Amino acid sequence: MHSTNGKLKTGLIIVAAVVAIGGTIFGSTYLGNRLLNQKATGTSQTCASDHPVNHKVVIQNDVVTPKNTVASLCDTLTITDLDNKERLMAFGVHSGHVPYDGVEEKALSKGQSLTITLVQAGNFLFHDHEQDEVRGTFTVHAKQD
Ligand SMILES: [Cu+2]
Repeated sequence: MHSTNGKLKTGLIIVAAVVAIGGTIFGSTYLGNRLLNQKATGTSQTCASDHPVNHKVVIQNDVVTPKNTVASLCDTLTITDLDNKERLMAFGVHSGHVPYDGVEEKALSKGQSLTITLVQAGNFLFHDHEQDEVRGTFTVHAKQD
């Protein structure tokens, strides 16, 4: 009787210890990831304003309007193809595309649009990879103190 009780107690203690250790590892990993995510979000997206603006650019008759968009971090930019042709919108210069907001190239047919969030400050280029004279720029300003 005594020895069975003893074994049972030891077993319960081991189970409790495993659960506790497992919980601690899971908990700290989870919290660590959350903190890392917050830090990454904080550095890459310090919004310039509490009210993001959607900037619209249209492509019609092979002309990009407006040619340059001036915006702030966290605003969005929507590029719409109004021409009756398939376009492959790309970011960066024609010879070396550079993804913006995770988008490197996006096919647009008539009436279709592409929206990106302005997650990075600076001056950027976009163009139609099929017709590279169809191009525009956008300037993203960071938060100003
Ligand atoms: Cu290109």
